[in-house]
Amino acid sequence: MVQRTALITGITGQDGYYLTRLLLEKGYTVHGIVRRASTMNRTRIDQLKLEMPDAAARVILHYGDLTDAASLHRLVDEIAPDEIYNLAAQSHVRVSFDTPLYTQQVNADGALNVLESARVLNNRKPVRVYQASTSEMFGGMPGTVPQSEATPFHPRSPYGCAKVAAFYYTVHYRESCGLFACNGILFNHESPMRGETFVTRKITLAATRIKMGLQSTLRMGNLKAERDWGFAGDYVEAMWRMLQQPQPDDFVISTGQMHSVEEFLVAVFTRLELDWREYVQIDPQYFRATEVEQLCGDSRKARELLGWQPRTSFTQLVDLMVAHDLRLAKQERDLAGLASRSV
Ligand code: NAP
Ligand code: G4F
Repeated sequence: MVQRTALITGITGQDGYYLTRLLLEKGYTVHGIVRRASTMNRTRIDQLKLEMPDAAARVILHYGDLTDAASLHRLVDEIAPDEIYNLAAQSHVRVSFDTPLYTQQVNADGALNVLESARVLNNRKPVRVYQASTSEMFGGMPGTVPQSEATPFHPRSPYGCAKVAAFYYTVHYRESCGLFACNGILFNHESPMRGETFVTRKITLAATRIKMGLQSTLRMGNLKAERDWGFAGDYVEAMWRMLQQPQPDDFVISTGQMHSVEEFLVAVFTRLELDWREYVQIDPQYFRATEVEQLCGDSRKARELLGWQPRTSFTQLVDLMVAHDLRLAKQERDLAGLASRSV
């Protein structure tokens, strides 16, 4: 086992859960930055500690915020990690239209704060940085499918614009001061840990609740958009592999398979023996002023240089998420039954 230390920003998110699990399995001590919130935002990481009790002591959480450069610099200086994974972001594309300045402050200026802290640390101790870049930077423009590292960026949201800035800051620090900094250009990746307002999880949560009689409708936006959906557990392996290379570089991570939102709906409802048309209503509030129509990645570079490939198929991903959320819906139904019997 290696004795290395990693710092993860965004440790409380979906990818934070899977990356922490992976790094603990590899023997790392994992430090994570968490935001103070009025409600508990550590449920995923608390669950991981329960799942890996022998490794729980190697997870150390610190209060901080990507927009608070002073706290970030202090933490990076004190922890002096071997690797930094910058996963923290205002990660919701639709929300970024409502909060463009905040999205820029966290996703672009925040990434710059991380790089600047790493640059200072790198003067006394080598550190490697992973930046969570995204397929949203491509904008899904007609004629660009499949998108690779050579595809021009054309961001279609404040989220995409901020992530393009962070991408180039990362390249700039690599070129100007020799920082080992990589961009992982990850296409959509999902899991039972996915945030509840992203389209896949929204569908699996709603469909399983409909199956259990807890909900009767599901309000959706654009069903024609197409995405390259992989499993988050597979994708964090690629993040780690990028930082183990002899030279820093940028990599597309994707499955190369594209499905529409409607196909995802059909797959989930069919698995539950339901007809989605009976429950889904189209609601304009979920449409975006500018939509990213088609994302499908060409990850040949990662497959060749990192030896990485996705292990989970679209059908397996749907099965994983439906099975998980069906358990949640059954618990909710049983609790509701108990409550009504007790009055
Ligand atoms: P997520 O579940 O939304 O997690 C985001 C994390 O960032 C959470 O831990 C959140 O903390 C934290 N965060 C937000 N604002 C922060 C701030 N100002 N300071 C410190 N932490 C902050 O996102 P994810 O799906 O794990 O994605 C991880 C990263 O990959 C993000 O940068 C995302 O943009 C990028 N990405 C994701 C995908 C995908 O399909 N999942 C694809 C490409 C790129 P709270 O828990 O307190 O909210
Ligand atoms: O699940 P989504 O919200 O993900 P989106 O916008 O593709 O962004 C995700 O993937 C990016 C990588 O490409 C990440 F960088 C980003 O952080 C995030 O993780 O929406 C997927 C598609 C969109 O075209 C959207 O318009 O689903 C469509 N959609 C249709 N109805 C909906 C809904 N999206 C959401 N969230 N909710 C709906 O009701």
